[in-house]
Amino acid sequence: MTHSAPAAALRHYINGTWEEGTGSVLTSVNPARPGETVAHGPQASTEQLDRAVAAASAAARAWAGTPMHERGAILLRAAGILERDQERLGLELAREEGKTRAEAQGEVLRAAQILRYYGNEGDRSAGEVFSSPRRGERILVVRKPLGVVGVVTPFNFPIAIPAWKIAPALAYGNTVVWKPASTVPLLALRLAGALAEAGLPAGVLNLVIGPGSLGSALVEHPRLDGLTFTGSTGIGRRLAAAGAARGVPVQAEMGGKNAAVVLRDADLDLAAEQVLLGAFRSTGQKCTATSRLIVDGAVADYFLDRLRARLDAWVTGDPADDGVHMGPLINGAAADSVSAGVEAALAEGAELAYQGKAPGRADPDGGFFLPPTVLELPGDPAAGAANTAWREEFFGPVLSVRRAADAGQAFELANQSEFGLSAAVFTQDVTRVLDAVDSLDVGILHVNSESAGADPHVPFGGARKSGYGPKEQGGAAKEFFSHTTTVYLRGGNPG
Ligand code: UN1
Repeated sequence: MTHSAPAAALRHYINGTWEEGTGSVLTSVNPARPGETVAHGPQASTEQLDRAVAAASAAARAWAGTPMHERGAILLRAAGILERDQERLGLELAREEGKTRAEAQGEVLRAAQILRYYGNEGDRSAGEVFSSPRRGERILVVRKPLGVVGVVTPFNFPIAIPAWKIAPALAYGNTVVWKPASTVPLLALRLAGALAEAGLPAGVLNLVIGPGSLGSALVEHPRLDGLTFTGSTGIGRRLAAAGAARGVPVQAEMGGKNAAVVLRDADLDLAAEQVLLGAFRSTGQKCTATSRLIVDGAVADYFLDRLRARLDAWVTGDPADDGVHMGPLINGAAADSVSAGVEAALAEGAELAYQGKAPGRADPDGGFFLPPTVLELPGDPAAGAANTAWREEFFGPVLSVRRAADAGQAFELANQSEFGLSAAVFTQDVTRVLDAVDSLDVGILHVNSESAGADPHVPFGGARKSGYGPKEQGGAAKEFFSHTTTVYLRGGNPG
């Protein structure tokens, strides 16, 4: 079954106008059928980037002075547009990014939900009021926008991650210059298009599509007042350093090596289902995906059998087709890098505990598919901890398993990582749950559910190497997208 559609023309949104690029040509393809072009056209040049930043800068004062309710009304209208177009956008997202249609449409609705959450921000508290030690005085802590915010987003959630950065940036009165991953330009056009259709004034949101060098030019731009990024730890740290060198606040959400811990008293069927979804949905291309599994040795054989049985029914194929559970990786380089990681892990002593089926890559037009893979790492504690598959984020459909003697050791193994984004623990014993809350060094903990997933009204972000700067979403976003002015307020006539 094919779902081909004509290729979209690449455009850039600068100062309220859709422009053609003046840089080199970009072609984005369907990763399930790389012969099929999804979007095509010239990328933005640095001259266009400069104009985008200038437009954002020129629009900043008027936007900051627009009542929060008016700013919010535009976000609410954009949410309605995404909901109206959810089916078409879901199909386009599946075609461009490679996640299944159900997940893709779910992501579009999630973006709408995020726009709604921040669209209602005007109804919430905009600061704090303190009493003063001096008579006749109150102290107000007032929230103000940063100014012009640079937004750099990854491929794996082409509409939800941009929404959860752009919506709070705009709600708190900032203007934005956005550079999305160049593998997913179509969904960027769609989100910017929805906000434009919703009535965003010229210059408030600017979209420039281009290569990594355009992203570097954006993050080093002297007129930025803030920078928010999601992507790899290496790039995130470089951005943080670039921001620090110029005194610009940076919010960076980076990698994960998230563990699921299955204890002996857990509901093992529920745990097997959730571990499957956490590890293999979106082809493991989520920073919150489960990539490590620690299972109590007493139940490990039974648990792994349950997991294998589910994997036998897990279908890898074109994500636009019905009945498919897992699509391709985003591109050939990503698939090669995951395969190389698996090879390295095996050479270092891992055993192949399961390998599923996937369409071949041999055909020149073959998609960037890999089979779901489970590795069992050596029982020896030092060798297990040292294995590449335990330490490095593969960002693909690979789950690495180790067995633990008891809950205490399981939590120790889970903490054996430089990352600390999310974790999942499976148990029915509340004492163990409380142990997990206290001992796992993560920003997000799921109890009896998979390690991925995020609601827009609560903080999202990780510990250790996984995050830098204030967290995202919910009230946490306010910490990054606004700063405070402390106002010592007295009447003009002290009498
Ligand atoms: C989710 O778990 O649903 O890049 C969201 C990522 C994260 C978002 C995860 N920033 O995968």
